[in-house]
Amino acid sequence: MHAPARPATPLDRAATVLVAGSTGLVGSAVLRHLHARGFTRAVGIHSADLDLTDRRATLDYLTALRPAAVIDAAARVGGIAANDAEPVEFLNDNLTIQTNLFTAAHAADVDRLLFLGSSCIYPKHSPQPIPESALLTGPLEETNDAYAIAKIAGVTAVRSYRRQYGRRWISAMPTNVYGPGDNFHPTRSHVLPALIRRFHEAVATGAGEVTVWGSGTPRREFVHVDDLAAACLHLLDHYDEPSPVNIGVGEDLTIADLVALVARATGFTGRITWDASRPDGTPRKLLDVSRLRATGWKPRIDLAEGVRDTVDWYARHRA
Ligand code: GFB
Repeated sequence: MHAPARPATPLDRAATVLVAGSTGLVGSAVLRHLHARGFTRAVGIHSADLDLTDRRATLDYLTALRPAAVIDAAARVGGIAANDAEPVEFLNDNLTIQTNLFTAAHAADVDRLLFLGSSCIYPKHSPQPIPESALLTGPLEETNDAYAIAKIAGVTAVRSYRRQYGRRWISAMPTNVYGPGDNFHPTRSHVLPALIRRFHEAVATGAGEVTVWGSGTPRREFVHVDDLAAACLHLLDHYDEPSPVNIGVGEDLTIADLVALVARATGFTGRITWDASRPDGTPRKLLDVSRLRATGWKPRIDLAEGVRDTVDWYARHRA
């Protein structure tokens, strides 16, 4: 069991809070939650307004805005195939974005910052559930090692700003995220949006067969984006430690069970085939969420309900 984490000072509702990556799945949910909680000066960055890979522009933007807090949900993200195919972009873009943002936030004297990483920072064969202490104890999963290394650099940067400059910056490591507003690209996306799209299209076109990737045996844990956004705001108010904190729901399922869940939610009754030429990735990455639970937070949205909600959203928005 973890000792209760050192509490942070709750964020002032009148403070300027900047959400980097606010057009993405996670950033847009965080911004929505901030507005719903009365943060009248919460602002997002649209990539059309500010290119976070541009060091000078990022510095100018942050030093002009001078936010009290920054939530960093800006990243190049993608599913297993995108990570595997473009390790150079996943490494370089993520390192550049986070370095520019951290440098600018420090120059703008931003005292509170939450950096969002990913559960793929942990070794491929970690103890299950994976405690935060597993970081850097073994080799990474090969399909996403470039992305993972960039995120590990982010965690190290946050710790370093704390140690060297006394900044109250923290890191959170969410498990696989899903929900309304996700990227439903057929090949670049994560498993849940990819399945929702494929099964939905099969039902719409009357196709009798759907092909899914890998063996179906890997296990994954999924957190709904509204739960993740709520957890991020909870951590900003209640957590102030150098160690990253895992964000998950505490249970996982096999990809085969997930496929069955999506088939049910979309009304697909045809045949399912498995494409074994596609990689499985990490066999399992269930997060140990006892540190998060010790801060007094737990998720609300169960997977079946969240999948139904996301299927409905997709059906309404797919055009
Ligand atoms: O969600 P996913 O792409 O990411 O894949 P990871 C999870 C599992 O679902 C893998 C299987 O075992 C896939 O082979 N899968 C089955 C599918 N059908 C599909 C499909 O149509 N599309 C996709 N995408 N997968 C990513 C990392 O790993 O997770 C990132 O590459 C990041 O770095 C992210 O950490 C959260 O969980 O394997």
